[in-house]
Amino acid sequence: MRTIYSKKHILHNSLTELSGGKLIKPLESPDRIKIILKEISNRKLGPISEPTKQNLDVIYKVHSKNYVKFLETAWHEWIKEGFQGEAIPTVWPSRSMNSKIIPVNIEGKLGYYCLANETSISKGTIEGAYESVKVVLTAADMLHKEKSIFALCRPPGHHASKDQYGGYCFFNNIAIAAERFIERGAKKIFILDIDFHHGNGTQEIFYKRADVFFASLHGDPMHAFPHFLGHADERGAEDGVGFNLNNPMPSNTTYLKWKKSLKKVLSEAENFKPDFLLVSLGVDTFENDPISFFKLKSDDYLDVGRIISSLNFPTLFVMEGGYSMNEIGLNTV
Ligand code: SP5
Ligand code: ZN
Repeated sequence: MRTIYSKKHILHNSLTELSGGKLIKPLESPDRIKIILKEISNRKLGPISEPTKQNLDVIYKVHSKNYVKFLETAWHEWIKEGFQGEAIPTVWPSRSMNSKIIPVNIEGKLGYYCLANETSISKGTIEGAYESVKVVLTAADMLHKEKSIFALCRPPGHHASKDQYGGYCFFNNIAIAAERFIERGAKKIFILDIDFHHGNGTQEIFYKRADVFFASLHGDPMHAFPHFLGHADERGAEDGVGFNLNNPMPSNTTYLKWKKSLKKVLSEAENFKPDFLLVSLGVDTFENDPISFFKLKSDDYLDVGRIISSLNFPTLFVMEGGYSMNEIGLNTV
């Protein structure tokens, strides 16, 4: 399997993550990708290539103009205010306030466009985020030549909604790839999200649509990030009713149970008959992941790969989360 990778992911290299009331070194680090890449080449998984030149206008099929503009200017505006640390919001348009009016001031704008403030914005964040989009678009464009392809994206994307960042995500890479396939004539896309966390951004983006099916296996949001989306009764709206499927699962879920959910979801995919299968691949379902509570083991990922491959859909794998540095390479490959 071919891998698309850009060394420029490193341009996004924040020093801080707000975690447990402390500023720690971000779990979503450049080292993650370094380790995965090394494992890919050691195991001779296939060729590794750089992204090609891409028309990025397709981003606007997913994200709003004002959101993209915000991402492009946030760091500069933050610095202009004289702040010393990385950009982290402290105030939100909460239920008790007016959430429709976008403030002019950068502290207000950060709150408006942020859904989770563990994710700091720093110098180069936007450039790194664009690079991740280039990786996924290049992979999408090359898929017609191969049965499956791996977009080694960083930063990840599935938490980013139409106009909010957070959960380490800025642009929703997989949603942008789905729109690229549709631009090129695809009629039906099935997105399978197997990251431990619910892909709230991807769900929101396609919630009212019947042409992009979103299905997710994840930690129950009553107990796990992103907490405010991902319940089983979210089945889509308007044209999209029946094209959103959530499988929240409890703490300590083992592969045996997880696999049952996977099979259920994949039978939906077979009924849907998509032109392309897109997989949000997080390996934070791993038993030793530092922020998650499922119990998958390294060998289980081989079985997951076998099951997905047996469906025989042209498949684009898109890297999302996974934070256990010792096994992230092995589990991903
Ligand atoms: C792409 C992706 O996997 N994003 C995940 C972002 C999660 N960020 C907040 C996690 C907070 C977890 N708290 C867990 C405490 C465990 N003791
Ligand atoms: Zn995750």
